Amino acid sequence: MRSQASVLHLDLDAFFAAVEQRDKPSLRGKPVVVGGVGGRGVVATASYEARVHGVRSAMSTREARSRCPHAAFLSGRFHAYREASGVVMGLLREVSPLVEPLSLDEAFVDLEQAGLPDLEVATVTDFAQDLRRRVHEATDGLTASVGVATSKLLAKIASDLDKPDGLVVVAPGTEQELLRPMRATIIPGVGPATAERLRRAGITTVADLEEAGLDELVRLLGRAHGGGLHLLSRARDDRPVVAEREAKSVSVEGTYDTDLSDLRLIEGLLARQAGEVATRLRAAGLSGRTVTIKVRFHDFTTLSRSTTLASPTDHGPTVARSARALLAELVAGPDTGPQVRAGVRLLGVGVSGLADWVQEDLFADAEDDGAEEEDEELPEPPRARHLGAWAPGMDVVHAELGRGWVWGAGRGVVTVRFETRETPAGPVRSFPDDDPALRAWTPPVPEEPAQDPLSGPA
Ligand code: DCP
Ligand code: MG
Repeated sequence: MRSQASVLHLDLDAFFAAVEQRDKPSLRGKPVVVGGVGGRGVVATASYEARVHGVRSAMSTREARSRCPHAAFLSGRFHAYREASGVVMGLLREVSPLVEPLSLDEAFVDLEQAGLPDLEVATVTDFAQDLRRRVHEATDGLTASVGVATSKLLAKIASDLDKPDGLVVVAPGTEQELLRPMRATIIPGVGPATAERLRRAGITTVADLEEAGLDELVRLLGRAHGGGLHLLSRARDDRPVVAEREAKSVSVEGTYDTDLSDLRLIEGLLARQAGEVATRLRAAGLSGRTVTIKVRFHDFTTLSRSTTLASPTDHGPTVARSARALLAELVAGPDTGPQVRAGVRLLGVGVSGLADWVQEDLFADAEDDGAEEEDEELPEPPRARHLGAWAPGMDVVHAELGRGWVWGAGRGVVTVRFETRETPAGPVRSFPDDDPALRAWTPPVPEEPAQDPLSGPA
């Protein structure tokens, strides 16, 4: 814990839903739910207008529909979320060289490196308000909530206290009185199982944790976990803000605005990603034993599958072969097979368990040497399939009417609202769903498959 409040945590409000409201003016101020819109889909997030009705992340979309039937249910546009995230992270890096992203929409910023005249509460408060204003401006209207405190623990808790669009600065010395009445689950590492074990010992609040003391927590949870909790419950947290974590895995992933259901295409994309991972491994002089694939289905459920090789590799065809075998397992699975066939919207390949040396003789695999199949030209992922291609919320462009988004589709008809971030709320028109004048719209600059440091192989 520092003597001054110099750790800042920023988290965008209702991130995916806020991007949708920004880009779809008719939805501003209205309940919006983003997630899997199909029968088994889950909610990724909901706008605050939908949260009033009890809609929450990770709830089934079916439940969300029953709680808030008048919400707009949208299937998500990852290119837009990545773009917004990039703008925000870029801005944070302008204010401090020490920025630690935790996910697409949240990051720690070390204010000791931000060149402020001092780190008094008044100074960091003004700085944080200005930062929130700049995020709003740079993103064309997204709001962020910010916490500033003497540690990561308190900064992250603080950013959540006045959501949405809030700022909480925890004055040095007031940390414990803030934490004491809170539920023990506010402390990272107290998940449902730990919380239950603590509850049986009569511990439900942070104050209870504090009273329990080190010996009792170690007895209940073991030395490492109990000891860690003992410190955190007393607001003792010295974890530094780290800009570049040491890479423990190398991974490549791509998100697709249209669900992919052609297995040959999926295999081809995985092979291409495997080749890229291997190229990056070789460039860094690294190799790894565990190959992981990550797949997000049309309903937003995401899973990964891993396999461990006998020896480390940095060889594209070897990674590709493992990735393909993992995909084949998914396709053969009684639950996952139908999921894959119904459509995949994100694919990734990663290699972990890295060693910074390569045992040439162990991975060299004669039968794959010179294999050309990985370089085969792949068709681009389809921009839209014909039937069922019109996912609610997706961007489209009409030959005469210009840009809009899919409001709904079914029974051979697709309904589009013609509006964008820059226009007022626009009109709605319906078309036959194979109308050649209507096309899916994607941003002009083709997206690089992102190397996502946050979602490396589990
Ligand atoms: N997300 C997801 N699945 C979840 C939780 C979140 O896909 N189970 C995505 C959607 C969110 C984004 O991650 O918009 C950021 O997650 P947050 O937990 O920060 O949630 P929000 O930004 O949506 O809301 P809040 O205002 O509470 O931060
Ligand atoms: Mg958020």
